Amino acid sequence: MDNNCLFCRIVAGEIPATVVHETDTTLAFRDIDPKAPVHVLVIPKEHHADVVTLAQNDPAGSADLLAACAVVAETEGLLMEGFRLLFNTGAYAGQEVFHVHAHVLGGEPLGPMLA
Ligand code: IU
Repeated sequence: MDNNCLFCRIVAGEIPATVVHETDTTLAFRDIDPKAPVHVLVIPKEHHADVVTLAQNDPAGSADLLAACAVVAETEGLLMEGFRLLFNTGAYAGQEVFHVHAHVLGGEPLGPMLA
């Protein structure tokens, strides 16, 4: 755990979050500033700065994260109409929190990705 990391502190229960799904290795919770009717962040409990670091250092954790995203999409009712799965990575993508998180976005037409 990184004590300076907001999402590590959510995993530790030190900062509240609205949790929608949890496994031994992952946690999914609602984004505090939702950009769509459904906006859930899915994270590994272990700290990795971004998706590249996660993929390079923890292939099993990467698979767990993807599986958790699929469960969230299903339980949030997004499978029929579709959804967006997004990892902002680094400065050009505007990554703000450097604990890897997948954004699961849906619940309405989201428009073109790069509009
Ligand atoms: P980004 O991919 O790093 O840009 O996304 C960070 C997200 O974390 C962003 O959508 C915030 O609204 C969200 N978030 C949150 O859910 N809870 C918080 O306490 C903070 C940010 I700070």
